[in-house]
Amino acid sequence: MDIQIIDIPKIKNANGNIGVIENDVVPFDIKRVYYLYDVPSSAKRGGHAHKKLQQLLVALSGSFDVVLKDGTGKQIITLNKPDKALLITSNIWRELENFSSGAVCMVIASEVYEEEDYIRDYESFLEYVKINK
Ligand code: T46
Repeated sequence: MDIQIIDIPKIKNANGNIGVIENDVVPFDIKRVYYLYDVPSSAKRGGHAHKKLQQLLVALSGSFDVVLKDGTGKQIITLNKPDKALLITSNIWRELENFSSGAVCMVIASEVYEEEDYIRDYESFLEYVKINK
């Protein structure tokens, strides 16, 4: 599956850490940054794929699970460290769940928001990946 964990460079001293994300860390040009917060522990986010958009997900605080499907396989990645980013390329179904209290999920995206880029129906996603292999 076309996912990857990327290390976010850290500047560390006795007063704490700084995580720095510059263009060389991200394998695409950054067009948008957004974040999910105040997510109830019972909530599921995502439940869609993107045709073009790629993104990095970072647990800035707390933890959550990312369930990934590419039409043939499934993987579950727990994000719980602010110096680790999950790269999700296009055509991968994602669901986010098991948010801890205070979890913040930052997303760095390759595209601006465009509803036409979403596939929100799982059967349509399976058809789409079959055709676009
Ligand atoms: C992903 C997960 C981690 C906008 O108007 N602009 C935006 O930039 C975004 C992200 C959303 N919206 C609107 C579209 C929907 O009416 O906000 C509503 C909820 O958005 P969505 O269903 O995309 O939310 P999530 O949290 O399920 O998914 C988002 C990203 O879309 C998605 O790429 O991987 O966060």
